[in-house]
Amino acid sequence: MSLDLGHLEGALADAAPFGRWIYLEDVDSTMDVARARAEAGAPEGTLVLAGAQQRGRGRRGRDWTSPRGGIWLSLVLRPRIAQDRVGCFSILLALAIAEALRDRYGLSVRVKWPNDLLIGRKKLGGVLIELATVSTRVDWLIAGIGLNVNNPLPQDARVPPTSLRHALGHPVSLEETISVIVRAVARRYAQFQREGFAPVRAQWGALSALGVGERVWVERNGERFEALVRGLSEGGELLVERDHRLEALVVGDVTLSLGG
Ligand code: BT5
Repeated sequence: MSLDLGHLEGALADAAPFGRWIYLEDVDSTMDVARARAEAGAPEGTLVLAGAQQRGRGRRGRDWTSPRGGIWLSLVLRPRIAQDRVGCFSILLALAIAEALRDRYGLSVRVKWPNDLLIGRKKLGGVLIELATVSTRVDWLIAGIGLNVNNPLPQDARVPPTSLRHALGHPVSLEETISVIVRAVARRYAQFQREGFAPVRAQWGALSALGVGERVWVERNGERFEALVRGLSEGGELLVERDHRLEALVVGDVTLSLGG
């Protein structure tokens, strides 16, 4: 089940800035390939796509299982933003992908702060952000996207996994799915550059798997506590209430499980 590269070429032709792409049958991680390109000066919009990854990674040193049949890709971006705005990006990406999959396949895909894509309580995919800074500004940012499509699912995942094939009951075109999610990310990214995070923040509530008032378990620096979701800050932090006090959870510091 290899990608039809000709089909992909056509599908991405007008997905600016993601017109430049590299496809590799097998890699350790697309994050490493994209990082090497970014360090060598690759322009914004470079897209690295793999058929399979041997050492795919998630957040905080976790593994990401990436057999053939899924979408495993990394995008090189060079947003002109301060480092402390980066939290917005996981949410922007997850939201853009959820919207695209809802529009294209009519599936009820939701986003779980900061980086999960869920159908019901099952994990369809996730987003990973890595970056380099020059003083306090972002030099390059790599946005990794992992999406279960037609691939077999991992047996040992923390959260039960699902795929587009499972959710729809039939296999779907990888090329078309790549094209719809990459275009959706391109649109939301262009909007971010024009208008900042506000439009994503305004839409977040409608697609969030965590409703206001929802009980969640937070793991941070070896500590685990229960809290109530109160909303999303202007910088992409999750606002939670813990012992009657409001706290802002920062992307990158935290692992969150649904309560109840
Ligand atoms: C994520 O991490 O959800 C981010 C995943 C990003 C993967 C992409 S693929 C392209 C690019 N190249 C890479 O090397 N990575 C990016 P996190 O929230 O930390 O979730 C990781 C956890 O999800 C693991 O500990 C497993 O329990 C579970 N898991 C692993 N593989 C999975 C899969 N294919 N589907 C669902 N869950 C999975």
